[in-house]
Amino acid sequence: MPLKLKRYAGNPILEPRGDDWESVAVFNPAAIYMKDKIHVLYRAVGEYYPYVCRLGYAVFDKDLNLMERFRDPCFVPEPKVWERSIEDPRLTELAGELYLTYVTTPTPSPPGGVRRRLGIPMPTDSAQPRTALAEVKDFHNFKRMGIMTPYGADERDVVLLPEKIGGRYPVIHRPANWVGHGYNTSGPAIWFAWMDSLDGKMVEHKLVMQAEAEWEGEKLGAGPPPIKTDAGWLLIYHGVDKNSVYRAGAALLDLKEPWQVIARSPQPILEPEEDYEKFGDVPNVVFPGGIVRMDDELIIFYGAADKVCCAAKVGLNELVASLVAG
Ligand code: BMA
Repeated sequence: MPLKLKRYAGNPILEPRGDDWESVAVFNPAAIYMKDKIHVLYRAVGEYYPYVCRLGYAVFDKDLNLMERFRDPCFVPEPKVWERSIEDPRLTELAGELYLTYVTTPTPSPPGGVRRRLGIPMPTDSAQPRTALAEVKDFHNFKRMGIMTPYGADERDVVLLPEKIGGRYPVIHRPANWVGHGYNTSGPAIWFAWMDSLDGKMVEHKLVMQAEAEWEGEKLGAGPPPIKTDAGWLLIYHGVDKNSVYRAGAALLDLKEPWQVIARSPQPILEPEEDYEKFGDVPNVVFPGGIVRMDDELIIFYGAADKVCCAAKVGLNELVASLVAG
């Protein structure tokens, strides 16, 4: 029996609220555990067109009881740097500082299903999504450090690893258009790169993982930043099949050379089964983006159907053992 994540009984943990910036959808949460609390940043939408996304901020206790959810968005697009939407946050603690990677675009765009339902025409042109880095001062104040991803790359699913390796910053990314001749992959894949400084660009790109199984056959991308274990970096990722179903898998990457894959889950560890994962603005999506470690337990935070935020648990040792064994 392949290992599966166990859903939190109180799912969804966050749903759309009010009639303003977070009234349509709240999804794809990032999470970090600090000072006895779980801090969650989530992607929020307040209108289907043009589908501008902002980040909201909520605080949970260790048992996933909601302690506080802030009335206003905590991080909003800055038009001066061509941001009109802020999407899919990931949080990494590194050397005592907290960093946010986020997808940004000057051309926000509602999902295809929403367009068809509401009669919104397809865009005639749209910019490539890029990923930027910010330092998180206190979840209400952020210092932008600029775009991290290479020019021309279509980038989501970019995560900073939580420690330097050999004096450099390791990054995992997913340039969706780096496909075909010269890239050694026939579909969007997970890549590795270094950054010499956090306000610089990624360099020395290396292919990490391309699709193997049918459930990840169309594309795959990193979830939350990897967790360090004795057996390697534990990476939770998403895979998309030809019917656009998003599932979650896990892999172990070499500690010193994280572009070397030690093991990966042949089967998904989470897939859309509950109504809140099957029905929403984009059906059949589980999209992990946050992870918190409590001793031997991992809590994984994920977006469901591009509509709500959810959580699921698994034993860390149990998950690593299943990857090593499988
Ligand atoms: C991806 C991203 C995610 C989203 C997913 C499912 O390409 O846009 O933010 O959750 O598609 O729609």
